[in-house]
Amino acid sequence: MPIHNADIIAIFEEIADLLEIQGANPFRIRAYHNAALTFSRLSEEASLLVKNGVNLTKLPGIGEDLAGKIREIISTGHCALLDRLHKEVPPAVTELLKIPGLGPKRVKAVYHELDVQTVEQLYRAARDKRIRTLPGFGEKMEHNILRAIEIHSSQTRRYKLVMASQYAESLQTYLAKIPGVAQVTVAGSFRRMRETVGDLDILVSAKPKSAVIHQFIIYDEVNKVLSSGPTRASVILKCGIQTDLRVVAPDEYGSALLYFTGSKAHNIAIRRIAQKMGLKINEYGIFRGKVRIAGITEESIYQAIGLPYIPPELRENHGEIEMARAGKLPKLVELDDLCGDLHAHTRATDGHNTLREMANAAKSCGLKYLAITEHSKKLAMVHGLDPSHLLKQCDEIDQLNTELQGIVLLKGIEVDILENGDLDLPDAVLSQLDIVVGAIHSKFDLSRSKQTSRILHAMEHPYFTLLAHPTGRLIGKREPYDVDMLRIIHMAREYQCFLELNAHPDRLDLLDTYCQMAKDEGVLICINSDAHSTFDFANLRFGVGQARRGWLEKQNVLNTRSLTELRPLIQKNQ
Ligand code: DGT
Ligand code: CA
Ligand code: CA
Repeated sequence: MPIHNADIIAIFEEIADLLEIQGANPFRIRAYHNAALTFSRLSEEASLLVKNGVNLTKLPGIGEDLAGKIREIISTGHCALLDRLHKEVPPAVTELLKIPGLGPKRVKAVYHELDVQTVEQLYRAARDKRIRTLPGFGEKMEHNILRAIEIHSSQTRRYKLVMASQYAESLQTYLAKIPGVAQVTVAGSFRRMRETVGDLDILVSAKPKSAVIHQFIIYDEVNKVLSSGPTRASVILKCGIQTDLRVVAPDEYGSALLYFTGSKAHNIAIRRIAQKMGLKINEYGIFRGKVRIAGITEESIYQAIGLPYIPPELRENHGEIEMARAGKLPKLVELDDLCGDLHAHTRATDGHNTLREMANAAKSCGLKYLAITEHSKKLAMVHGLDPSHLLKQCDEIDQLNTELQGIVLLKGIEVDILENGDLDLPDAVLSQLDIVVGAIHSKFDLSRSKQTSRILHAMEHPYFTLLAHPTGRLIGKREPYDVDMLRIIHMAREYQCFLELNAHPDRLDLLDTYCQMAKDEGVLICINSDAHSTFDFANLRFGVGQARRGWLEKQNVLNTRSLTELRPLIQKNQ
């Protein structure tokens, strides 16, 4: 596909916006704006100029560097700089640009001054009257932002993955039973395991004239039918979530699945590759001219464009295509790789089950070890344990371990990290445990430097092993607290500590980008259920989904280790 000037303009404007958000040199930002302006005035296509051998540096505002980028865009459809910026600036920040009235300058101000990274955080900052304090904003601007977000978010309500899975999976089961239906997959962001999904996209392959569309729109849970035709229908379920159904013939399944799984950015990128090879990819297959060369499976399409299969969780156009081409895709961690869980509660504090019940439930999920990590005394509201109660539980665990078969309980604690970074229990007690998990449960609003020092100080502690839910965020409810995660990760490496990826559906904390950061820095992540009941081990799959979105492999995950391998890693009491 030929690259048009409009494509180059769009890329340069986005680069300028992202650089501005990053606080880059104003001259550099201006250069991209000017270049975009040049092309918006140019009557000839840049691609033709290049083809005709015209030196692009002859154009106003285009130096050697920009000329190189233009040639790169024309030949690859991509700009490596933009790809890099997409990785550096938290992806949600660019979403802030979509709020009317919020240009890059203002986005930069809220991002840097208030650490606002998401629309939700922006809303809270405005509501809490923090926006007006920024230079150049004021009360009126704050009011306008609130209004704009209200309008924006009424259009984009999102559902937590675990919620969506409840509706999606029962609908999937229902559809799979309809005569003539061969395959049913919940595609879209759900299949990519995004932490929230906007709507459900369900793909079905069925024999011609099956009753699947009819059965879909009369499904019990359907509240409203938005549209319905021979191969597609859209409904709103009673829970409010929109669900789009698409029915295709079995031999189109792979191409349709690839298309509806997305992400859109990934789809566009692979279509570009196909175009460069003289091929065309769409929902129906991959074609050379009129000849269909593949499409029954997703693998067949990737193969036709010279790529290995890319797992859905990676399909965000965040570098997976380049890695696939280089044969360097990660072999992502799987649920079955988990050997244990290092964070769980019992009735002794705010859990619902006994030690024995928790042990048996973990075992029936295929786990070989489970650390019991109650809250410590500071959390009086949930009956956090004092030293004597903790030591009593240790005795119970020792006793129970002599009876249990096929699973071992580890003695642990989820010790509270106090405001000054001290731990809530004395060394003499912590030293008797198999594992010390530390977590923040108060003072979420400390400044970035104070919050970071608080955690770093806790990690220096001789018995500290694992930082639980490292950012404290609750999806849709509480923002991550403000910390310098890279410093925490470096500290973890230095002090042989680990970071938790908490699989609780409200948390999914660590965020995927931080998982990737920890992996790059060589720090292991522990995927824990934070179970408060025997049912909660089922949430581990969402933790694994998040880990996969964070590019983690089996060896990057602490609790894929056998108990024998694990012990020396978590053993701190020398
Ligand atoms: P969501 O629903 O906001 O959580 O995110 P998705 O990724 O499920 O997005 P959705 O439901 O709008 O579309 C489902 C998939 O369909 C998407 O991941 C890729 C594909 N798709 C939708 N619109 C386009 C498009 O304009 N171009 C391309 N290439 N693919 C699209
Ligand atoms: Ca969707
Ligand atoms: Ca959709």
